[in-house]
Amino acid sequence: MSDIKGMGGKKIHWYPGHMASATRELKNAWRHIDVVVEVADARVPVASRNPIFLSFTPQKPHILLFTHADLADIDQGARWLRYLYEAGVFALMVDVRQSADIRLIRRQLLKIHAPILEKAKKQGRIARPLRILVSGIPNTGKSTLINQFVGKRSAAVEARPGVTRQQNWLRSGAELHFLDTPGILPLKMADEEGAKALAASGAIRDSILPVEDVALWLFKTLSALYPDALHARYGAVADDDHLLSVFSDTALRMGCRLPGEEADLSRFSAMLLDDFRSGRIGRITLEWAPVTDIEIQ
Ligand SMILES: Nc1nc2c(ncn2[C@@H]2O[C@H](COP(=O)(O)OP(=O)(O)OP(=O)(O)O)[C@@H](O)[C@H]2O)c(=O)[nH]1
Ligand SMILES: [Mg+2]
Repeated sequence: MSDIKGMGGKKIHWYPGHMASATRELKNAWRHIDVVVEVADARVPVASRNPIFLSFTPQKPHILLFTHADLADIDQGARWLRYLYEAGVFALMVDVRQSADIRLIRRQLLKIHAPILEKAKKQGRIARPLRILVSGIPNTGKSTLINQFVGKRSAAVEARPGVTRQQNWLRSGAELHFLDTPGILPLKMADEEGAKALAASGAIRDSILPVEDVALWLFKTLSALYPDALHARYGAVADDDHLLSVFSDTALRMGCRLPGEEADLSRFSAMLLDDFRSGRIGRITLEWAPVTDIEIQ
């Protein structure tokens, strides 16, 4: 489903045009790189992974990073890592603004560089740097990660999706060369929930999916997964049958009102999304790890 339905069932074209050319450029760059660092989002561990990064051949060594782990549920983070590990996928939960986490990533990259260095030594050549493709959906922290390695302001970083528009090689000394790339959303979303979760996390521009739709979905999801946190911040107890009226009452309680006594839903929606994105509701993961067989027993 590349067209997500918005309010009133209207189709929304949500795949920005520049991503098609970014995908073509990615394919061309593929043969020039040694390793892929896929940058996904710990708050949306399923929908923030674009399958395209695993679809090119030949397959390359792959490191999966879940950024924004500082804003995600710690317990869910551990569950996801275990679940992926059991499926044979190595991943790390990180806050790429933290140098301790950067050191962890660096160690993984140097492990992959080691055989290249070894081979060059045997052949009496000067070893070439490790060429690292940094890819992922928009706004996950690809450029932030690279800046941590190469110097603070080398790549443009902003708190909105679609900042990097072109591929850009950046060097961290003689060892590690990074290819920064524009964020690419999946062309087709498996489900509408995933699209809403991505919009809530900030990977899709707020102008593409109606903010009120996304906020109402977030409100509903929080009431199902984190009812205590929702209550603590907004005094709200939501249930599926009265979702809209509780949403509206909560807006009024939070002082979001239009002239007259009507709730200002668009203001409350912006407030809710901003609170979620900055961690004010708590550490939240919108997609939970499947319960494993061991836990059921
Ligand atoms: N809390 C938190 N914020 C982060 C983390 N990583 C990145 N950010 C913030 O996320 C925003 C987006 O970062 P960018 O590095 O521009 O993201 P990008 O993936 O390069 O985005 P595009 O170029 O648009 O695809 C910035 O405001 C960063 O400060 C993280 O691990 N935790
Ligand atoms: Mg960027």
